[in-house]
Amino acid sequence: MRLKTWMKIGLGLGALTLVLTGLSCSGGSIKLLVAAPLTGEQEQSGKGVLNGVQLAVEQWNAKGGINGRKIVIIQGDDQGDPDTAVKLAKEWGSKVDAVIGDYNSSCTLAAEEIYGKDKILMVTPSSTNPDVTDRGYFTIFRVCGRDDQQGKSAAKYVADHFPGAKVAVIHDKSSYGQDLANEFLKNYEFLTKTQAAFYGGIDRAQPVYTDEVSKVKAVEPTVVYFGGLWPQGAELLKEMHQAGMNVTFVSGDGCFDPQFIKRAGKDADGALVTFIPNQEEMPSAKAVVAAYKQQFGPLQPYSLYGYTAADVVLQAMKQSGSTDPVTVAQTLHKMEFSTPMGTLKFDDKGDPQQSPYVMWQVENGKFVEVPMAASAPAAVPAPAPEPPKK
Ligand code: ABU
Repeated sequence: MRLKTWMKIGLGLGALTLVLTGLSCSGGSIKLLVAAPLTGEQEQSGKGVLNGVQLAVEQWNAKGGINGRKIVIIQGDDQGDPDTAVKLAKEWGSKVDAVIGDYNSSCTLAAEEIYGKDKILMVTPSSTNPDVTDRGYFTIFRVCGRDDQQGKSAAKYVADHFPGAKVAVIHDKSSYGQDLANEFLKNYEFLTKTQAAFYGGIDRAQPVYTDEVSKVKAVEPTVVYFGGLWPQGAELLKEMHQAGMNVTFVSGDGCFDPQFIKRAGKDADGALVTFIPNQEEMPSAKAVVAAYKQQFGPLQPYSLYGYTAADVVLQAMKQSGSTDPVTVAQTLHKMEFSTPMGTLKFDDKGDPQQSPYVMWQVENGKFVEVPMAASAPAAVPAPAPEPPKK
C-alpha cells in the first residue's frame, strides 16, 4: 500500500477515528493517540498538529517503523473541551503507547490527571500553562514553551517599548488565557513598578463583549494585553476599535494564527503577539517544512510541534528498545534530540530546556517578526516574585 493511501475507519464513537498511516494495523503496531480539537472553531489548529504527527509517522514507517513495528495514529477529537479530553483519556489511555496532545492547556490539565496518575506517556505540542509540567508527573512532557516565559517576554517588550503606558489586562477565563495574563501582569508590574489600570475577564461563551469593552474603555488604556485564543482576541480587538479606543493590542501564541488576522481584518494591523522565531527559516526545519507543505499546504503554528512531539517519542522508543511508558519517559528525560526545531533536551520537569519567545507584529495583514530590544539589548530581568492568585 502506498504511503499516501490512508484508510479511515469510523469507530462509531463520534470523537474517534482510527487512521492507518499507509500500513495495516496489526496487534504489534505502536499506537499514538492524537488528542486535539479536530472540529469546531479550533479545527484548523488541531488538524495542523495532527498533520505534523502524521508526517512524522509516515517518515518513521517508511524507514520500517520502530524495531519492525509499524506506527498507527488514533485521532481523538477533544473538541477543545476538558470533559471530552477526560473521556478520551479514560477510553484510550490504557490502549495506546503514547498520547500526543492535548492542544489546549485546559484539556491537557484535565486529561493529565488520568495519564499522569496511570503513568501513560503524554507529550503536548502546544499546552503552555506552567501547571502542565509543574504538577510533577513523570510521564508528562511538552515540546513548546511555557506561559511564564512568554508572559515575561511580553511584559519586558511592553515595558521597554511603551514607557509610561497605561495598561489594561484582559483574559478569557481559561486555564491558558488567565494564567498567561497573570504572568504578563506580574512581570509588567515588577519591571515598571506601576499597576495595571484594569484587570478582568471576558466570557468565551458570549459572542460580543460590549460590557467589558465599556469598562476597559473607561480607564483609557494605551496598551491592552489579552490572554486568550484568536477567535476571542479578534472579536475583542474589533469591538475596542469600534468603541473608538486607540490602543496597542498585545497577546500570546493563542493569537499567533492567520485566522486571527482574517477574523480581525484591518483592525489586526499593529497587533503584537509573542511566538517563537520563524519556523520556516530554521535550517533544521527546512526538509520537514517542505514535505509538510507539499502534503498539507500552509504550515499551521503548531504543526512542527506536532511533528516534533511524535518524533521525540519515537526516537526514545527506538533508543530504549521499549514502548513501556516509564522506560520511554526515562529516555526522554536523558536523551538529547535532533529535531526540526533544533536540538531538544528536556529539563527535570519535562519542559524543553530552551524555548525562545520573540515578538511578532501584524503589518499589512501578515505577521512580521520585530526586534525585542527597544535600543541596546537589555539584560534578561530577574524573575518576578510569585503573585497572589487573582
Ligand atoms: N498555547 C496556546 C494554545 C493552547 C493552550 O495552551 O491552551
